[in-house]
Amino acid sequence: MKKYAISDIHGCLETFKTLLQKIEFSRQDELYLLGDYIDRGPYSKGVIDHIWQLQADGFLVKCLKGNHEQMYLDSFNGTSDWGDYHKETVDSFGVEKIWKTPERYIDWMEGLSYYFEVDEYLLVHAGFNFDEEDPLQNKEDMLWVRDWYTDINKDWLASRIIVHGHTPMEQHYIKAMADNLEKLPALDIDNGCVYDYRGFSHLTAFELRERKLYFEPRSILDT
Ligand SMILES: [Mn+2]
Repeated sequence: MKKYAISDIHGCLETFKTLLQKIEFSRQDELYLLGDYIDRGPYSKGVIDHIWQLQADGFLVKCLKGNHEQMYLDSFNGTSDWGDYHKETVDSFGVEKIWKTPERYIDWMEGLSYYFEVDEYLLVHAGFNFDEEDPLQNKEDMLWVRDWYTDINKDWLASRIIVHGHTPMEQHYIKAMADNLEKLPALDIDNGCVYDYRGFSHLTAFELRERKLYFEPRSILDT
């Protein structure tokens, strides 16, 4: 039985499916998705549908909210205006306007969790704000925060390790972080699947128990 974390799929459905094949994801395993299912890549709706299909087929898949889901909700609800930012995502839902997005996708995004605690890990989309007395209270920062490693409160964190996405990192840096968790108890698994820069363009899975990384290059079908 293995426990995996994957983050920042960003509409890359084929890459996501291929990565699940690579790790031989089974019904005995657990999969934690750390948010940003939508935007940038072409198959935002397809990624959500595939998650639902896996769950319906008896796979254990638990999902966190990313800032992109929150942005989509804010645009849908009219509380902020991102202009045409979500155009590809809106297209993927087969509608013309964001407010026509089928309700079940909106309800799902609204109901997503902000963090999970799994064994010795805290899983979150972006990270935590350690200026807070209780970093688990600031939801906004769990979706958006960057550059927070120097603020980590090791007394509060105790023996826990934070696994997150949100900030694209080069592959060699992700590997180095995974080898250095005793010193810096944080791991960014966002290898920038949607970015065509050297060292990026991969979707990452991290197996929590053996602390093993898997990298899947972005499928040509997701470009
Ligand atoms: Mn993000």
